[in-house]
Amino acid sequence: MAIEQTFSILKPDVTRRNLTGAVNAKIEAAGLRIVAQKRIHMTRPQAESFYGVHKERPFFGELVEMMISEPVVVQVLRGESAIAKYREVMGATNPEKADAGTIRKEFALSMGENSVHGSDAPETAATEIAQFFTESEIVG
Ligand code: DAT
Ligand code: MG
Repeated sequence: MAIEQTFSILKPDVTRRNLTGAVNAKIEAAGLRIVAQKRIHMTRPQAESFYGVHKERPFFGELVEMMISEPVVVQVLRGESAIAKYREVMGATNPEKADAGTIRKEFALSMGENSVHGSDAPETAATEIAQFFTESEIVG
C-alpha cells in the first residue's frame, strides 16, 4: 500500500450534462483527493496521442471525435492505492457490466460515452499526468 497519483478525465458526456460536481462528489467520497483540476477543450492531436494505444481498434475514430466534441475536465487524484481505487470507483468499461454505486453504473450512457477515464498502471499514470499538468499545477 502506498500513496499514489492517478490521472482522471471527466469526459464530454459529463460536462455536457452538468455532472462535474456529481462525479467529483463520488471521487471525494471514495477518499481520493483532487490535487489538480482544469477544464479544457482537447485538441485532435491531444486526443489521438492520449488514446494512441487504441489507434488500430475499430472504435478509435469515434473515440477521438467524442473526446473533442465538448470540453473535458482533466484531474490528478491522490490517495492510498489511488490507481486501483479509482478504477473501482469508475466501474467496468461497459457500463452495463459496472457494479452498483460506481460512476459508470450511475452516469455512463454507453461503452463510448462512459463518463470517466482513469489510468490503469503507475507508468501510464505518470505519462498521462505529464501530458496535461506541470509539477507546479499539482497542489497536494
Ligand atoms: P477504460 O476506459 O475502462 O480504461 P479502455 O482503455 O479499454 O477502457 O478503452 C478506452 C476507451 O475506449 C473506453 O473508455 C471507451 C472506448 N472503448 C473501449 N472499447 C470499446 C468498444 N468495444 N466500443 C466502443 N468504445 C470502446
Ligand atoms: Mg484504459
